[in-house]
Amino acid sequence: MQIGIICHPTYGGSGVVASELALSLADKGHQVHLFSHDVPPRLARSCGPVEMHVAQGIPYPLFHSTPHDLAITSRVLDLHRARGLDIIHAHYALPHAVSALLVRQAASMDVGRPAPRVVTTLHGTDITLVGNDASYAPLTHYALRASDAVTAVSEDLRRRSLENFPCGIDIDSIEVIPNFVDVDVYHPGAGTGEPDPVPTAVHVSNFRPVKRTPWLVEAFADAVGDRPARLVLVGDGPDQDACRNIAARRNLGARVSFLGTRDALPELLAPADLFLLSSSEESFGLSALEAMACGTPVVATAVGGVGEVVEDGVTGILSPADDREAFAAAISALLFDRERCAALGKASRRAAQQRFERRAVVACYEDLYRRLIAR
Ligand code: GMT
Repeated sequence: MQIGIICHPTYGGSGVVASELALSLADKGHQVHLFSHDVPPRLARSCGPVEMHVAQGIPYPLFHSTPHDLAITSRVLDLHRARGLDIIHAHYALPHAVSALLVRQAASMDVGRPAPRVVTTLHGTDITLVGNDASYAPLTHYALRASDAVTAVSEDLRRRSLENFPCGIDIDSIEVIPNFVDVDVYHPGAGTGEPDPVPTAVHVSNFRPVKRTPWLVEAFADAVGDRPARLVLVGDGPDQDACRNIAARRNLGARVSFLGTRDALPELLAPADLFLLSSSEESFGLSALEAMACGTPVVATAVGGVGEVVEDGVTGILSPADDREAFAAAISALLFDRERCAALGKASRRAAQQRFERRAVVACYEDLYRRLIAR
């Protein structure tokens, strides 16, 4: 198949899913083209035969900001006319589903080539925080109705999509295909580092307010008190300064390290005792799954689709979203009980292998593409 994938070039989340999917499909012999306004970091560090198309518009005094999305749309159309795309797979409804639908519309006016089918994958805030805002909702609704297929990364996100956009969309029109992990790359013992003798918790995110990282640092401080323990924070974003201030105020000193944005995630996740996720919204929690594949159990807030990834009491502990005391108690219960942590870690690894293994999930997308082409 000739497959075009459009995504945001993000360090985590949908940028990772789109890049890993592109690489896996290319490995299986498909011709895969990835479109974005920059190279997604996960693709940049791979050597797979995916054709990357970076499209950036030109600035012009009339434009408030440079319209990269129009440049991406034009580039996809250009490629379709030259090579004939069977599928355009848009990751994150806005603006990519709209771009894909525009290409399909333009291509349907051409003679001699069938127009590509459009698959839209919903990732989270494209439905829960951004796409349902009054400023975008009509267009998100149109994207959901006009795509040839819509997928959501969790059952919870499918439910939220139907709740937020009840008209003209039924449950069968959204298919749940979960996120996935390469369990050969993310595995226990990844990297050469020995586990730290000091109990260590790790968190990876883009430090956006939805991740509630300042709340996480407070909870960690509550949990550990004066005991030796470490919190490793990976990634960067708007709330990082607030986290640093809290770490200073709570006298955490060298017990908290800010590592910034790193590619060596398996090597950072595998030696940790615990992964922490404190989000107020989370449709799936890909970073938690990557930790689980490394055999690292998770303490997370029970929001959105997190409960479909982390099983309370089996692969970690889920705690009510607004109960910092409960979150701190869960950290304390696991971080200082290495035996229990190791047992939950084993179960985490098994869950990642059995329910979210890369090849099995990629086959679901392939199957969906084939069904659409055969229609
Ligand atoms: O929706 C977002 O906030 C961005 C998105 C991303 O591109 O990083 O994250 C979402 O998609 C991820 C991949 O499917 C999920 O693992 C995250 O849970 C989800 N984030 C939220 O729902 C906040």
